[in-house]
Amino acid sequence: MLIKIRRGWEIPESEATPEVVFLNRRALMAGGAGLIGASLVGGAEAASPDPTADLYPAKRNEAYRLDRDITDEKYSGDYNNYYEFGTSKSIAAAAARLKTRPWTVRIDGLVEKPIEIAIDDLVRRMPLEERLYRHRCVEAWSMAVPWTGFPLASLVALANPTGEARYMVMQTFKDPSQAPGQKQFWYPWPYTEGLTVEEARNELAFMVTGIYGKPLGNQFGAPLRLAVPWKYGFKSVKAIDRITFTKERPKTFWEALQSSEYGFWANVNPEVPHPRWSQASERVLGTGEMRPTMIFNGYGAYVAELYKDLKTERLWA
Ligand SMILES: Nc1nc2c(c(=O)[nH]1)N[C@H]1C(S)=C(S)[C@@H](COP(=O)(O)O)O[C@H]1N2
Ligand SMILES: [Mo]
Repeated sequence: MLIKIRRGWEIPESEATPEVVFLNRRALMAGGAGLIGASLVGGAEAASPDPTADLYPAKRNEAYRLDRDITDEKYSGDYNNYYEFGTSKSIAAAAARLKTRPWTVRIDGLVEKPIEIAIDDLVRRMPLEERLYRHRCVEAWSMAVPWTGFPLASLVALANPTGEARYMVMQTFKDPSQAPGQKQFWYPWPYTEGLTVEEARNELAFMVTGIYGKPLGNQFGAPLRLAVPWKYGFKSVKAIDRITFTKERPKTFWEALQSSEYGFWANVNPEVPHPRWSQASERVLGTGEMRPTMIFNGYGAYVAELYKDLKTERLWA
């Protein structure tokens, strides 16, 4: 028997506005057509010309400083978690085959007006900047990279959620014909993550479109991925094609798979071990140096305030 399981955050049809506004549809079609030829010949290195390439490098926002060197691209770009393409860390070549144009992002749920926007139109409407951020995976490795992107708050403003919206749910594309990992039916595809709307409006929450002064490579989650550096890396969802505002807390990918080990909040805390390993220190990609892990991954000044009234929540994993 087939059963349709409604994911927790999916709102009943009756609550959703059926109208979908297509912003700049012509621009999307033009951008898409221009890329088809290129993507046929494009392997990992023969990168197709990204229609937004002229926007890079973006000006660095000097407010975000590092306490360590930037991780060399040859390490960060060849040690990735991207389960859609398999469980190996060397998935760059496999991920390179994902078609990232045309690509649209649907924004729906508790918003004034649902929209569907072509990625290139979205990127051109947003204020791009570069930020140096640390990234701490729950597996106890870390890196420090120059992301290019825009404040998630700008996207929240564009989406215009209603007063009822409490959560911002972000989903990865689902296409098993392109992503072999998605044929593994025991995973709860599509990869789903979420933040409270308040977290999404925090200045540190960043929507990423590029890295190392260039458009994002596929292995990093092109064309659109999240960076929430005070949380474990699995919160930073890749290849987003849908954003839904909800009243209910979403069931996230890793939580659905193993809620005893991975929860919704997942804030970095060296004093709260994972059930199977310590989180006290981290191995830095490239150098292999071991460093002590910091609470909120060192970003407490920006975000600790968000959690002061949530004492009963499992905030740390
Ligand atoms: N869609 C999707 N997003 C994802 C993942 C994934 O497997 N699929 N892995 C997460 C994990 S566990 C980490 S640590 C980061 C890794 O990002 P990086 O490959 O850019 O270092 O992506 C996160 N986002
Ligand atoms: Mo991770």
